[in-house]
Amino acid sequence: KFFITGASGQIGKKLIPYLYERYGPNCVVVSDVNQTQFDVESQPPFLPLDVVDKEGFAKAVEASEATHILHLAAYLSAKAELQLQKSIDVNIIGVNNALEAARIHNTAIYVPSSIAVFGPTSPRVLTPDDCVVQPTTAYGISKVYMEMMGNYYHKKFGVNFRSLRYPGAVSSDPPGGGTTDYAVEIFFELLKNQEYQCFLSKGTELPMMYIDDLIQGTCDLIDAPEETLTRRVYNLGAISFTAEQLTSCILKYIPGTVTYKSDHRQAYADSWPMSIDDSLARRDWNWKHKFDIDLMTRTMIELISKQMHKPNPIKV
Ligand code: VAH
Repeated sequence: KFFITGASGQIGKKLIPYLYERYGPNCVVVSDVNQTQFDVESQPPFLPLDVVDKEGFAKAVEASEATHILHLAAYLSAKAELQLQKSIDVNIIGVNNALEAARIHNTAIYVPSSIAVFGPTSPRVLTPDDCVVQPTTAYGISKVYMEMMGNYYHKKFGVNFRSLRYPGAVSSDPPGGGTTDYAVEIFFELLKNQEYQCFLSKGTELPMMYIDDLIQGTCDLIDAPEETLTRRVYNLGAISFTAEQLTSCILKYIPGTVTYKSDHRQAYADSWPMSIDDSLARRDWNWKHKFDIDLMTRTMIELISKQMHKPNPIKV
């Protein structure tokens, strides 16, 4: 049974329905500061929780009778820069509370990490699992802290801690304050107004992944037999593309114009890898992605059109 924090966010919206499919309808208890509806038959039990509340966190894990904590609550890159102290509370204190809850209640714990742990001094092409990690965003710094403390709790207390460094997540749910979320906004804006001003330059190349691949990879790692793992934290990669490459793929299917005007988020994107080496995940627990940029684009257009109660504009 999974106890999920930050369940109302971008990953949770797709993860919960997938968990129902994979493990059955009574497999989750969800928590967040705000409740949300999930795309499932019967809504999961909801426990209101601010992850900064240590007592509340431990009580909720106990009440949930969970065997696994999926700690999704976090302030992403752009939002963390705008609300630094709040992001430190949630991304650092929240993670401490999650690790302590896992230790005390003897549960496994999964916490997403991010390619944001890498910085300008990391190799930027086919970035390996092990290399210099000197992130320049508060979010990236908090994820390095999380990885180090997760490894520490595993080594010192035997906590079954696992984590994946996600690339930019592309999904048809509203974006949550990330820098890679240009790749989500562009679909919504082009389908609504046939125009989009991208806040990154057209040549900005970033590692990306369609949400279904991200969710499946997460559950595959959670389920991987302990003896197949050679590390607690793995890079997870799928595709890489520039803003311009995404634009031209979308405009094959729908009309519109895209302009590019870098803002403060350009510096975050420029500090991150352009592509990721995830060969260890592929070797140890058979990770493989399914969505290339074209399938991702067609799927996003179909899902967002449906959400807007419009016919799918793609002529099959
Ligand atoms: C963000 N989507 O943009 C997140 C991600 C690599 C970036 O962690 O902040």
